[in-house]
Amino acid sequence: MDYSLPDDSLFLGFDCSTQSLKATILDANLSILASEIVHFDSELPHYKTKDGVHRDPSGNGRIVSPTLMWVEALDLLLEKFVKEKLDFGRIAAVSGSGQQHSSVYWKKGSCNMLASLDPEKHLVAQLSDAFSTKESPIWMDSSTTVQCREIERAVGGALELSQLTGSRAHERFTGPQIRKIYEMQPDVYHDTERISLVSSFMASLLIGGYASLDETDGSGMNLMDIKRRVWSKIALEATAPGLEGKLGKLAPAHDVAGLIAPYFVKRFHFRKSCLVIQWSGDNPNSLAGLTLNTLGDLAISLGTSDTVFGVAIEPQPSLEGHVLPNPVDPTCYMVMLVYKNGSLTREDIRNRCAEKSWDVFNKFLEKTPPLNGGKLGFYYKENEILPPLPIGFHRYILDNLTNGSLDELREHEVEEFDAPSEVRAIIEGQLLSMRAHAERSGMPTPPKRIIVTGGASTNKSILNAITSIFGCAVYTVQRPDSASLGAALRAAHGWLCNREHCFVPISCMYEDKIEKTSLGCKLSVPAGDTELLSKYTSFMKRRMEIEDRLVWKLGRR
Ligand code: XUL
Repeated sequence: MDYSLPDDSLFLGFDCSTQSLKATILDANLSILASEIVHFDSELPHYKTKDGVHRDPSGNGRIVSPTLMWVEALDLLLEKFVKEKLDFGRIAAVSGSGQQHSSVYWKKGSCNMLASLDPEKHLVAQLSDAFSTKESPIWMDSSTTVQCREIERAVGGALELSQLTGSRAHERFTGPQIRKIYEMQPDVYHDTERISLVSSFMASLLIGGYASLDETDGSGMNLMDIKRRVWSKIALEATAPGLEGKLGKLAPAHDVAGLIAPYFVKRFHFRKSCLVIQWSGDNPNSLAGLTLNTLGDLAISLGTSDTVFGVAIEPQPSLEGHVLPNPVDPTCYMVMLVYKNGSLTREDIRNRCAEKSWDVFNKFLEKTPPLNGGKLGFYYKENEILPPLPIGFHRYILDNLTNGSLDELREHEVEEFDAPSEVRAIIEGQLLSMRAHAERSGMPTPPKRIIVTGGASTNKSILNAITSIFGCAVYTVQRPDSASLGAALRAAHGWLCNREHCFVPISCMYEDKIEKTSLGCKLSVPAGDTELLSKYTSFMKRRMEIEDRLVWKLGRR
């Protein structure tokens, strides 16, 4: 079979993330032709966001982003490509990636606004009255603990909900967020005709009508039956009345959402036949962008949130981690862990302890010994998801590290570490937690290999630490922004499935190209030393004992 793409065609992938809107364009050989970015804080300063979000100053865990900021960013990004003289007419298909869980509330009557966008005016000017609330609750929000417990109770418990939907109730998941709006802002709920995720919201702008929710991103809502890939009646009823009608249909990630709207054809000269393929969540798109399809491979994405994910055939949803349909292979799943304290927390330690410089941070990491002289740190600048702990820093030292066996040493709590140890403690702490929770949630251990992506994947000192702690070879990709790359790749995949009138495995598209294009992995660090690995295993167990105690004492469950 010939699965090649037409020679002159281009494929556009967006990533609407917490802090920016990015885009990557691939040519027919799947090589990157162009990329662009709009930073929300600096390029759209009138929304007054910090890191792309508004944090409620009362400390109640409420975190939102202005919906219109994403609308305005879309025009701005496309205008950047106009300045680069991109030939929009060559784009055969568009897809995208959105921060997961975050929701948008379309006001009654907005469908008509979407269907009649005037190409002479900016989107933001036409959609300023399209939303029943202008604030989108986002994945960083932790204000819905009450609603999580209510939903879990109504479906028979946390484990039951997890087995049904792929995850227990989590504060950031869309179901609990919708329930909170229904309870606290009933007018907003009743005034809403459609609820979108960021992914289906951006796809809706592009097709000029409401796009379906993609099944993969839909599993981040605590509302979808993960095995049957349909809305679960019992979860819907536990969340809010009349919800199914506001959610619309579910569709697989490789489906066509629609043709690009006339607004984009007239304003930017897209071709009329340009397909918009269903958008999906950022982690699922990264899975596609990393071409992760081998059991035993693990991906670590080091971004605003840190995530760990892999492919699974028959996962068993539990109280930890999440199970999602695989966005590029309807026969299997992806499993995932998510941390809220990722790059912003590493940056905070860099600013306070390493003269605001990654060079100094890396020097500190390299000059301190593995196991950090028995120092263990827990750094939560934001309310953490995994484990569910509130904002706070906790530091411990295992006594007499050089003499005793790690399993028996006592620990004592301290107020602070010296600056170099603080740097090692945050990196070792984050990685030990990832390894421990990956093992607990049934991910392969040790992994066959780890592929690292996200901003911090270019940091060699961090990659060395990953190799020592996980005990396997670590690879990186040539482009750290795997989500928009994955979206562009999915745009091509969706286009191909549409041409063939059936599902085509995504690997058919890149089999012979992978090493020549931006999709290839490069080995960064070979597997580490086995004696050190076994010490890290004991160190990890001690860390988990302390973590379990912290959760018992301070946890939000
Ligand atoms: C995934 C999650 C985060 C966001 C970040 O469950 O909450 O990784 O997707 O954009």
